[in-house]
Amino acid sequence: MEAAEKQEISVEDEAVDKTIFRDCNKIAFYRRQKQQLSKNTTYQALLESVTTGQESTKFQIINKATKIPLLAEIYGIERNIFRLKINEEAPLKPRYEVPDVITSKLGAVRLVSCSGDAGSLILANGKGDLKCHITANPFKIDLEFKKETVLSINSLGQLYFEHLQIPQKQRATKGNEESTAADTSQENQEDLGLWEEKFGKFVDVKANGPSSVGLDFSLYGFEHLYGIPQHAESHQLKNTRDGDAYRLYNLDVYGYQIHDKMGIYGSVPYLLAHKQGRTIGIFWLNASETLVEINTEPAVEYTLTQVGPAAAKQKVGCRTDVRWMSESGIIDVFLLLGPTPSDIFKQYSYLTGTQAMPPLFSLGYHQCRWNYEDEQDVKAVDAGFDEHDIPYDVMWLDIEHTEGKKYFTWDKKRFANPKRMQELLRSKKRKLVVISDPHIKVDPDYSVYAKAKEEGFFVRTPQGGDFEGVCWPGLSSYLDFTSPKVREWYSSLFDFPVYQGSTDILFVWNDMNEPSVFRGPELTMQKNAIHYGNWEHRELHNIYGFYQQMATAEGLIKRSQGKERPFVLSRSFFAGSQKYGAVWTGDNTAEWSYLKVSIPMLLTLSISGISFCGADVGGFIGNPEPELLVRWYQAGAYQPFFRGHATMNTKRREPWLFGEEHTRLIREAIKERYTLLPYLYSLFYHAHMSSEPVMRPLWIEFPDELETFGVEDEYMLGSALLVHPVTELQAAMVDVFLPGPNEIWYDSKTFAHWKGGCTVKIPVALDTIPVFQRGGSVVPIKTTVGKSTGWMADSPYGLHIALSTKDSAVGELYLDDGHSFQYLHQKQFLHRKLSFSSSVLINRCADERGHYPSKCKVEQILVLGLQKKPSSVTTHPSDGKVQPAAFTYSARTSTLSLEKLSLNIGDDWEVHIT
Ligand code: NBV
Repeated sequence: MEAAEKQEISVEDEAVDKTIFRDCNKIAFYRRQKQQLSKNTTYQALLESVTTGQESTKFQIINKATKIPLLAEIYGIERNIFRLKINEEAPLKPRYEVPDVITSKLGAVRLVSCSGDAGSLILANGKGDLKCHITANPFKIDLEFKKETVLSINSLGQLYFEHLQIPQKQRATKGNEESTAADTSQENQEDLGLWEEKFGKFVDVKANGPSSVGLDFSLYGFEHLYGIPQHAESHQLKNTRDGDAYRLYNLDVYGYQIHDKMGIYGSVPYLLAHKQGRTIGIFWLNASETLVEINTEPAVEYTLTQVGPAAAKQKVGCRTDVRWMSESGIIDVFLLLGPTPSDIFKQYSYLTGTQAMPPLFSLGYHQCRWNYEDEQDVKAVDAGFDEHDIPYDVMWLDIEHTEGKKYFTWDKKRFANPKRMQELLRSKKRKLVVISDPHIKVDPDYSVYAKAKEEGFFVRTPQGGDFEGVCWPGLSSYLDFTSPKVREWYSSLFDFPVYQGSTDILFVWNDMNEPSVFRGPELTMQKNAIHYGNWEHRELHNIYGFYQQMATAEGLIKRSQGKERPFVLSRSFFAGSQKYGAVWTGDNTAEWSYLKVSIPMLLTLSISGISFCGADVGGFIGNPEPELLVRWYQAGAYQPFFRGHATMNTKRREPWLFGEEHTRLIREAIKERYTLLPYLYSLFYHAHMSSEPVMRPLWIEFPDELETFGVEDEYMLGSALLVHPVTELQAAMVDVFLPGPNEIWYDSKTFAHWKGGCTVKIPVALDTIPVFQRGGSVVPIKTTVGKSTGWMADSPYGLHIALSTKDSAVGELYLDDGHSFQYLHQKQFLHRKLSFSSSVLINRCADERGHYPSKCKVEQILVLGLQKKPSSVTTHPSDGKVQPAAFTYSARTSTLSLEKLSLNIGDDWEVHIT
């Protein structure tokens, strides 16, 4: 790296310099909302203005003091979703409404006005189980589901809406003396940041003046809240009463501090609340800077004043108030009423889409470093994996692979023949991922720059020129991915003839797409930069990275004529990014606390729709001690996206550099990952088809068990495996909470078992990864591990059957070609259901639409929890040729093991145990 670059971001400092970033009190719209600037905050709904259309019910709300009308629209949407939109009735100019996130035309549920007196209106769905009570004065909405008031909107009167105004200067010339909240003294105006806001040496000039919006929600009986990634924080959201609000503002925060509510790389403005019997969601569709405050009022007991039998003490449930504040845009909020966690996932994915089905290779292990120096280095590292018998699927190249940080080019000295390098990887059935950032070097001789400049594809300054900021290449302009035309063009850059040196094993990594702008305010783009449609950057900051990943994914699909699934990793993201690939948690540090926090961070992403997520294994910054590295590999092996990565200036850390013993431990962890791929791939299919997160907090699987609501040092992978990664130095023991009083849990290595509903002390050695299989589940695995997923396509399967208290178990296996869209278009897949009951294991088709000619056999079956040694085991294929099967039984561990079977995975068959 050149010296000039080093000045911009110090890659050696481990602690983040927080003075670069604003805390809440430095954010003007926050101060204004907190002060309720105009003090005219009471709103009244004008119910005489109600009109009911096919899709929505509209009515006016007025600010009682200013009399300026807002227009509210309430939509009923199928699957128990309400949408509330509030905008100015007659704004001076249109306000930004986030496009491209809501997946399809939403099915409307007609709401009928069923009763209500003069001061209120009740809207209900046809069945009458969903009701929306609108109180006129002061304006408030209560949502009722099956006679339970689930939440209220604006019950604290925090509806806040700054109307677009004519700039003061123009007003003066027009002789308009109208007095509004904005007409305050110069000094006060500065403090309120209405038309101008200062932060250090930066001045944000606001052409449209103040335009912030806000609203409060009271959630009844809820005290467990989750979601609104990304923060390096606990899974369960904390009260913000005594500190900063959660900030949603995509920022490049190198070595971010943990247990902090500041915004980092991505934002999903979606919050879930859970209590026994109900899960709900609030999706605040706004892409401008957003702050969320959370305040839980604990349950109180009070005595009723009246006398009589009912006058005893009454308990009022707790209530949590959530206040959303955004710098700009409109209020557009979706209320997801559950009631179950699985309903919530379906509702949210109905709005924003499901996880893209990843190509199988991307679930393997990825080896990254800033930077693998040259082709020789790549070759040596690649060979190192084979020499040390460690599987891996993907080699990664960081920014130094390019010529002067010009993406889509190769540094000719280091990578003289990129195709040759890719052919080597291809011969090992491996892939390459290269980085492609959104900043484009200002260089008229760089074809990407020249074309984008000519076509006007860059983000612009308020004065109309191309925005220029400093990033890795030096002076750079930033592609305006919010424009469909720019995205289409960018996508075409991945065409094989255009992207010289690329082949179909090359996939892409989008970094720095918050966007990161060195020397910019908070290291990002100034808010008054101008995008497609003349929108200011402030309106859409949080969705910029989403659009780059979208364009990249589309490019990879297009280069294959629509045939192949893309793989794109993005650092920045927004609601719906799951449709385009994977995300990771950015520049973490090689410390135990960062390994620990990766679990809640990934859980939060997972329940917010983004199943394909991971944290840099080993920690990006600093040098992990070998024990930490081993523990990180063990944790990563059981997390959705599994990549080792390290920043420049760190010591090399390929898995074999820490001595024989540590190499063995890392090898074992990675091999466990590869063994588990059939299960993991099946979970991704479910995430893709039915929105179930791959990595799940315990409360999702045990929604009525209070004890699970705050657990974040362990999690479920699907519904069958509970994982409790070791995250402490020199741990000899971990306390594992095994939920569910009616469950049995089996240690996946020792096969010891426990009844659920207790915490057990599990002794751990350095090779222990505490993983427990839930009784009642069948986990499909691969019995042999190859050099990469490609080597394992035809390798045999094994089934791990863990019996429930009723001696039964069910599971599934999904498989397809692992890379194309044939599963979708030609239904080329196999989806099998594996069920065990009354001592018979049955393999049946789970989806008759699917066909795939797999040669794979099931060769091994392990039954955990079988109480009695069988006298015989027979296999019953569909051709009727019953055969005895050799088996071993261990009375000590109550396990039955069948080896050397040869049962076609795609055929119907049974195994009888007698
Ligand atoms: O491209 C270099 C790095 C990358 O390795 C890392 O994963 C990203 O999060 N990138 C950030 C930019 C440099 C950070 C100092």
